Amino acid sequence: MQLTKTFTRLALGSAIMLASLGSVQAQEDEVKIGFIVKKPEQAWFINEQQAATAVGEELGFDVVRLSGEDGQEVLTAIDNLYAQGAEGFVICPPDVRLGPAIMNRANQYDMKVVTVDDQFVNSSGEPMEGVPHLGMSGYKIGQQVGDAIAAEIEARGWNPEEVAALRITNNELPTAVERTDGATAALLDAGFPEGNIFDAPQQNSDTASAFSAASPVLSQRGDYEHWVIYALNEESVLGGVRATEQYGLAPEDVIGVGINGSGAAFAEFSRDNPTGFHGTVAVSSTMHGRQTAEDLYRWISEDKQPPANTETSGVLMTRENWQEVREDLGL
Ligand code: FCA
Repeated sequence: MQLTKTFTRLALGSAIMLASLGSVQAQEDEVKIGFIVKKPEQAWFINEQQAATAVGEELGFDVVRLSGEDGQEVLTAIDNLYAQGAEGFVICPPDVRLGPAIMNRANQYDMKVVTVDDQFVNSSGEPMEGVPHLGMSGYKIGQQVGDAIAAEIEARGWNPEEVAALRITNNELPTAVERTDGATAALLDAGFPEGNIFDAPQQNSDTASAFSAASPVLSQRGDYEHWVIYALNEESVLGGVRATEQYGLAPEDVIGVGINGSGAAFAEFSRDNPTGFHGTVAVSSTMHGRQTAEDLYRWISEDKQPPANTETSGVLMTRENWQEVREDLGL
């Protein structure tokens, strides 16, 4: 009896050992890819990377999540990935002009590259069309922002002549320019006076840089009581909204509409009292992360070339419908 027990235990032990060796083996055979993002602390990018990991678990490939907040960090991340046996990476670069340098390094290692959100540009500033890309349809999403602001101006019964627009711009990033250009065009179409639009150029794409850009513009234009705010993303619109609060404007005098539909917006909509952050055009960061990771995986494992350029769309999310939209977009 005792003997049988010991034997069973031994047999079980080696079976477990074999099984775990087997799974180590399987993991080593798995395709490995990197997923590098420019702002790893932002909710949009956290969700995107998590979605990439999740699709890897489903389809059987390994995703290494890395941050690349500047050129040096990106190149180190690529070296690192190569050392770990990764065969390619998805990247949202910290500066789109790093495209040629990043591709150089990737080509040295024979790694495949897909860009997400921010598309590389070459030395003449043209999009690097040879690198498969998936990103927002910037101009259209911008128009949705402008339309939402125009509708809310009307709903509040404001006279557009007495409303100022704070346009937080980032001219270094083509998708940012497309988004704010789209919003401007929609506002002008709705009859908003061009002379009431004031630029606040930001150095980055986050809340802090938008706050710093917005504050001086508000004090220079102290004669306006009603403000609308738009920018490339909701983090930046939130920076603008925080600046209006600090300046002393009441929430009902401010209409900010962002872009992304990430945790930053959910936190704002969950506050007990509404703020000047009226809404955001939500895009599925889950889909961006999943699709690009899967495309790269199929490129590596099945030699299936990803689409050259995929443009995604958005839906307006406000305090009223955010939970519903969040669910619809799988966020
Ligand atoms: C850019 C912005 C992000 C997000 C992404 C889709 O990278 O900085 O906030 O909007 O495009």
